[in-house]
Amino acid sequence: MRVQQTWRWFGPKDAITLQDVRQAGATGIVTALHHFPAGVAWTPAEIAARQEEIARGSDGALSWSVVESLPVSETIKTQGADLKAHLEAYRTSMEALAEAGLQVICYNFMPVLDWTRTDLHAPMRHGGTAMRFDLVTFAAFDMYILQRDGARDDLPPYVQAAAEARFAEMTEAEKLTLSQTVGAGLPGSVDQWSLDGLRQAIAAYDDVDADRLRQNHIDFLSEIAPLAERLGLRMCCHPDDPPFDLLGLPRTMSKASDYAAVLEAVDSPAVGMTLCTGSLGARYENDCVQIARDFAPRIHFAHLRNVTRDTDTVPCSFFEDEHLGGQTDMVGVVAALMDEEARRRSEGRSDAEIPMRPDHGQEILSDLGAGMQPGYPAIGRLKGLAELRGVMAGLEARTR
Ligand SMILES: [Mn+2]
Repeated sequence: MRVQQTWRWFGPKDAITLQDVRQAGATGIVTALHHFPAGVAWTPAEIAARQEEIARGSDGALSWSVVESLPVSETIKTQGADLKAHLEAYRTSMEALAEAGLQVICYNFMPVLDWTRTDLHAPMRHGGTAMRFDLVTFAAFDMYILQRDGARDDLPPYVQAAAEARFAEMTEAEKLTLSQTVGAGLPGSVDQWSLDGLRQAIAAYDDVDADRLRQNHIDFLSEIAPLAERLGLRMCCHPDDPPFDLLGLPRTMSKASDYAAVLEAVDSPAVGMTLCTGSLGARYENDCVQIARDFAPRIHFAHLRNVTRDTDTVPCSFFEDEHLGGQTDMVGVVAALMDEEARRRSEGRSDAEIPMRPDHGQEILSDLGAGMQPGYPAIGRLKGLAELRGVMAGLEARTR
């Protein structure tokens, strides 16, 4: 099998062991030093410690193949005070990672939240659960729990009315769960958060509109691209999740034209895309097969996941479907990635192998009630990876 099959592991605190990962059939680990706050440089000692943990825990079978994420601080995204120090810390981390042999670094450029859902365990017809984003429920949070100024103006009228009715029906326990669910999408290093803290984080973007955020992203990449090239690193930006504006904050990595703008502005082989079909797929006009083909030479990492949207609108509600079950043509995406690998190999490129991982999984069988990281159960991901491996084997057999 060609495409490198990887698995996200959250470090020693992860309930899923490295031996479990071996049994799932992955050969590479995707992880990060989640205990470092954004803006603080990662140290060689801590990077080496994580590499040793992975080697020891897997009897040498697994190694750290992709960094996800090296977080970009809010200071860098808004170009706030201390920008220079934060850029310097980022470059220091890049140098330490390259020194340790790591080459692929995933990041995102979303304001405030890393990802957003309204239900971490929505029941599926088969008895398992999946993560879901419901536009009306999220609007109820925005308008009535967060009570954000201007929330109403950012929402279509039919969503406002439905959100009012939804909120009126919610119990106090449901309101608390909803707040915690939204809070789960804050970056990993944020243990404690509050509605006031969220309001403050949003206020930092008062003067940052979409054009400004896009320019700040280009500025950031311009600052780090020369170093990434020199170190042989491949930086890859994960798309916005979901790929539309939330909480009145701009999002500028939601569709193909967004990637085109940034990747053309910083035209370096060291700067590219994390193809996340689950994130991009929540926007109906994103054709993930076409995106995979159009951006193929700059795809450095792939997250394979599928969604089913309630409506073909932007924004929309959606849930995380089975890997081969949603609205994205997953076989077409995998075929595009395998074609790109063959093309790179024919050019003799050292980065011919594109690491991929099953991005999220539904909770099934013993996952149910096991309390694992939202979206990252053992069995659901094992099933997703096995299905994707089957797709790869089938495609490979057809070309023989
Ligand atoms: Mn993803």
